[in-house]
Amino acid sequence: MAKALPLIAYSDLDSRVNALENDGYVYLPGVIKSKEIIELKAAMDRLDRVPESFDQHGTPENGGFLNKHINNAFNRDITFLRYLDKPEVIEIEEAIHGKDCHVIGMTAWTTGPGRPEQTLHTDWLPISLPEDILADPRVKVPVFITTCHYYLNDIYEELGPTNFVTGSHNSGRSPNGDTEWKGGEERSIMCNAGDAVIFRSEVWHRGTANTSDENRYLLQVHYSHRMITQKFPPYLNKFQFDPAILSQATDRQHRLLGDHTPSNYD
Ligand SMILES: O=C(O)CCC(=O)C(=O)O
Ligand SMILES: [Fe+2]
Repeated sequence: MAKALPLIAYSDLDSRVNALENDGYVYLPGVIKSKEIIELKAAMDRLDRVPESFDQHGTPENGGFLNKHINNAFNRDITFLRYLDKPEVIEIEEAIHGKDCHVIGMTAWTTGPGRPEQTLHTDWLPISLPEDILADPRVKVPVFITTCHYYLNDIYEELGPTNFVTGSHNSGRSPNGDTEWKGGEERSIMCNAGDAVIFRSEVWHRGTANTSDENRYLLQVHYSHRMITQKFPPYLNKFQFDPAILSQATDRQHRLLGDHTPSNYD
């Protein structure tokens, strides 16, 4: 059993941005209130798989365990819209990726008892570098993609916390089977329902096994630099914004979804 990841609740934006850049992650306690947690879980329960959107819905009868993974959640139910730019999170994302940043995906993910552990991975390694080059203080790799995990359960070992290998975003590579880097080991995110953790895509991490008798509810929002575009399947003209939801989106939400000021390549 991995030890708990240090979760430090920095109160000012500079410290939060600094933590995300340098520690690879930042912890935000209690960004979702109890009423919203109930609404979100109910909305997640209501969602059905849209196969063309690459959604998955494994069940105990079909696949051995509940694995409901729904893409484009913001487009499926109005409940999710406000999680494009949740206060506290959006300020960090705009500071990290720029005021013109994008949301490139939002996934509502329910994992039930029997969910196996994942292997350690990076979500994306934008630049692979020798570790001594990365350790040179003159080298600063921009944070190209981050993911905000909103945990909607109180997390305990059996429910399957997300594990991070501390410091691994400085390795310049993906784990390729390694489970520690420079003394940094796997640490479990043992947080409470309503807490959020934002992490760089280079952090070595994995979801762990659900050996409990409860479902784990996770909302993931992926952010990027403006130059990195949205991943809203299905592709080639088939993804359609829901007009009723889009009509309720703010200017900032429209911009996050891709309606940015024209520039190079547009
Ligand atoms: O389930 C989790 O806690 C992490 C999921 C994850 O890292 C992934 O699927 O890329
Ligand atoms: Fe991942």
